[in-house]
Amino acid sequence: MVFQPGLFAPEPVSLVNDAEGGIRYLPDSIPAIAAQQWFEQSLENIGWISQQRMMYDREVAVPRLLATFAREAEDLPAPLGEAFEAVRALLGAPFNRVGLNLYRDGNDSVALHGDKTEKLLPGQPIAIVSLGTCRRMSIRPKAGSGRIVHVELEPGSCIVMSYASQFTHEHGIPKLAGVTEPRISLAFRCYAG
Ligand SMILES: O=C(O)CCC(=O)C(=O)O
Repeated sequence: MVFQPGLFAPEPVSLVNDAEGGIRYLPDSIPAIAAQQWFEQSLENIGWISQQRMMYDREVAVPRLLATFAREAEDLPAPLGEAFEAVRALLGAPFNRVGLNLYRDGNDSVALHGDKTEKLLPGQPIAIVSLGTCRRMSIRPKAGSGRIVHVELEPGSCIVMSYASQFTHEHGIPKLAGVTEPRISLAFRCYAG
């Protein structure tokens, strides 16, 4: 599948404002046929990992499956080569890492958090492409009384978050009763060095 940037003209929805573009939702960033193909290829080709983490004094499973790849990796599994090029072209940013999340059903989630910024290139965005079933993202200011925003992440959409917004806002995917189908997110980042 060849992605042709410019074929679709998504209308961005601004969710948070800041000097670096804030947090924006871009529906239909990836054509529907490509988004479906990327979803199927990701399910099949990615070596999904179940991680454990310490919670208080015991080990618990992270409630989703994970994977990470560098753009320069040899034998980058499909669809990641195509996805890197598409998202770099879409946003004009030098994305060189992708973190993948597989939410198997509505019991899988990620808690509200800001991304770790130590290894990221300051000023460059983070782009999260959604594939598969629709899930809701919550975005909450870290301090103050600003409003919480919820956005339904449709397949083929992209959330673009500024580097600056990681210091001011948290984002997460809450559990959602009744969801039986999987969702995959591809979180593209610009690592320094
Ligand atoms: O799956 C998502 O849309 C969010 C992923 C996320 O927050 C992360 O990878 O840090």
